[in-house]
Amino acid sequence: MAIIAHIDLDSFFASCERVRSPDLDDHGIVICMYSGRSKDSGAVSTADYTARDAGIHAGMPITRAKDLAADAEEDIAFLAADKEYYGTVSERVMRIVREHADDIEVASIDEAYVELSSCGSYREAETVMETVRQEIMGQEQVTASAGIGPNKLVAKMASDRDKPDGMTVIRPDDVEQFLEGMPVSDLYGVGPKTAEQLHDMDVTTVGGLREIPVQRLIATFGENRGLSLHEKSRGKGSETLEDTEQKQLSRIRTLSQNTQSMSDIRPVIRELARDVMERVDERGLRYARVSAIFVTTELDRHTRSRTLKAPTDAEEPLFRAAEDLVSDFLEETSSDIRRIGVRAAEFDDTEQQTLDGF
Ligand code: DCP
Ligand code: CA
Repeated sequence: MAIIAHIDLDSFFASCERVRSPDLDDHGIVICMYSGRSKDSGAVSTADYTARDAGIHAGMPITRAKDLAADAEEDIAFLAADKEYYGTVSERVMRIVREHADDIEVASIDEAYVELSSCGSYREAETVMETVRQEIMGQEQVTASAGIGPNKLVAKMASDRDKPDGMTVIRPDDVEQFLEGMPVSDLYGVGPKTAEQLHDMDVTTVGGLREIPVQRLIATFGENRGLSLHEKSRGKGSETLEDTEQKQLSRIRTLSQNTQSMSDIRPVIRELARDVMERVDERGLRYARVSAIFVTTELDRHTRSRTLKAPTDAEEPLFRAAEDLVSDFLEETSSDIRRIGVRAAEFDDTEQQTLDGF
């Protein structure tokens, strides 16, 4: 059973600016992409939720946004976008998310899909994502909304449900009801043109779309889009994360019970090391650094790492190093372990190595 989360930072560029400008505490914030043609030419990149209440939104001309701001109750500040800065915040946030998951797919500067199938239950996945959101808040002072579901489509739409700073969990049995009354235009991937064509067919909700025979959808939209609409209306979507550039490979798993005992943990480390090595192998990599990741009963997360003398493509050094790191950690903590992870990093490419050798 796949469990996938989607995390999406709230009014991201505006939130980043708020962090470094305490003097804007009682202001709304609008981020602008100035075209440079004349003083206020350009478009709004994003608006925080206060500025949204005044009717300002992404894509709007800056001049129009300023008119709306002039009529608003709150003071609203207009700032030029600083993408380089937002990029550095984004990288740090993605690092936090990656620490908690087997795999992530960074989908844009402020959103990622998170592989949580190894959690084994929606309740556990929810705990993990709650921790992720808290850590992002603690370390970067920005809020994130999250959605959890059986595939990327449902997770993505769930993260939109309770924004800002909310989380929505849609279990497989709840998918149909979650989608039923939703406007078709809210179905991820349905643009204004498709929505209009559907309206012409008297389809306004996802529930309505589900009633349309697939043959009719194919006749209207063509094979690919027709089938895709049919599947989406049923909440079916991909369970596979795309491989975004991999600097490390890890597997993390919730133990069947919280424990302090090495003999409980050792077989899990063995399996995790095997899973990680499978992925290292697939990519033809060698690793030089091993980490063990621990989440305690109190949900504190710790990482312990060790660099090997030389890069290797063998499984045993990964298992041995992880085992040592775990036993060292158990020595120093009095907490029980709830989740355990194994990570390989500092890759070099064996094929590249061989070519260089010639
Ligand atoms: N962005 C942009 N122009 C757009 C849409 C977005 O420059 N038309 C930028 C600014 C956003 C960031 O991308 O902060 C992320 O886009 P989102 O669509 O996720 O929007 P926000 O994060 O701003 O808001 P939300 O809280 O709705 O996620
Ligand atoms: Ca966002």
